[in-house]
Amino acid sequence: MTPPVSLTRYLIEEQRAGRINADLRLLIEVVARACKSISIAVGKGALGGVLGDAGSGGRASINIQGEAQKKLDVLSNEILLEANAWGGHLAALASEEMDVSLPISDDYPRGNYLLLFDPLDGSSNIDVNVSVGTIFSVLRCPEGVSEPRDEHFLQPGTAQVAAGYCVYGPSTMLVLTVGNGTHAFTLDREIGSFVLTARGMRIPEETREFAVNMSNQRFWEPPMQAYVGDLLAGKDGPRGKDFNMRWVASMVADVHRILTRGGIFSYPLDSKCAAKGGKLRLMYEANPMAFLVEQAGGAASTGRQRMLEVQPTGLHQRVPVFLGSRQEVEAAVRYHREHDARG
Ligand code: P6P
Repeated sequence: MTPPVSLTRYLIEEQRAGRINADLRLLIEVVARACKSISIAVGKGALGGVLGDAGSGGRASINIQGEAQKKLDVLSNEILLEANAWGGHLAALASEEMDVSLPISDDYPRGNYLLLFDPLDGSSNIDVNVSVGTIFSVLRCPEGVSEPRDEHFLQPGTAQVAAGYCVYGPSTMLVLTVGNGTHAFTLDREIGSFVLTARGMRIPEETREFAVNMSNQRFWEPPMQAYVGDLLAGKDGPRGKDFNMRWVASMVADVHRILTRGGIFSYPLDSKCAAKGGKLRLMYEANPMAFLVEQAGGAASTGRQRMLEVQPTGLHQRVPVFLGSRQEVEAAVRYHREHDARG
């Protein structure tokens, strides 16, 4: 029986093939190691004393997003900051949980990469024991920048050199792309290593499954109302087939299902979040997920533009998101384009 391929061996093979360098390999290994620590903390649940909201004296701690931070949000962020502080592979990092980006301290050498992450996405699900995850994205630090700032992170998703997530579910899985396909690694807790369990994930072109928060239906734009209305009409409607719906309300869990068996995930504009540009964040949620999905043969769009081509204007910028099975994303985009063309 051929020995299992560890994450380390996979990354060394990618380096040997010239697709990544030693610094990027080290960076990914460091992030994966931090995810193992987060997995342990999440897995303790109530026994770890880290459930519930962060903050003290009865006052919740509120992050830049205006969301109440969970204790595990803060802990996960700290784990990632500490793991990446001293390795010499990063120039700076940015987090959903931090107002501004953070250059690597002068106490350590700086590398050529920028790391962005949502340390614990879906954390509102933690207290009800539903899967959550860490999402990360890697960019190059622009040439000649010695003091990286927020503006240096504002690169389109096509500039990503690596992206991935770690889903803390019944098993802990790291799903990763370095631009050569999307691959899944399962944490073998007995040896403490991520082991390759799905090389070359492929999203089916077609699907009968959609993921959206239906409670927002009355707030959606007309093309989204029309698109979902036709999904719900099933085989008697214009789509000519019945659809099923899933909504975990944890992006990592929903996207992992779609990478595994297909589907379309959508968090569209609605009148509640339109002023902010959407609900989900471009730089450390939509872009890394779009990179993973495209590398698995799927598509990712704002409904009006390929996600990876959006030119960012802010570190915590929000966007509408449609991603998953290519033909279904194209159908959703068609509804938006036809609506816009009617003016
Ligand atoms: P809603 C979690 O808070 C998150 O950012 C994503 O993980 C998830 O897809 C979405 O928001 C859920 O939003 O409005 O359904 O709670």
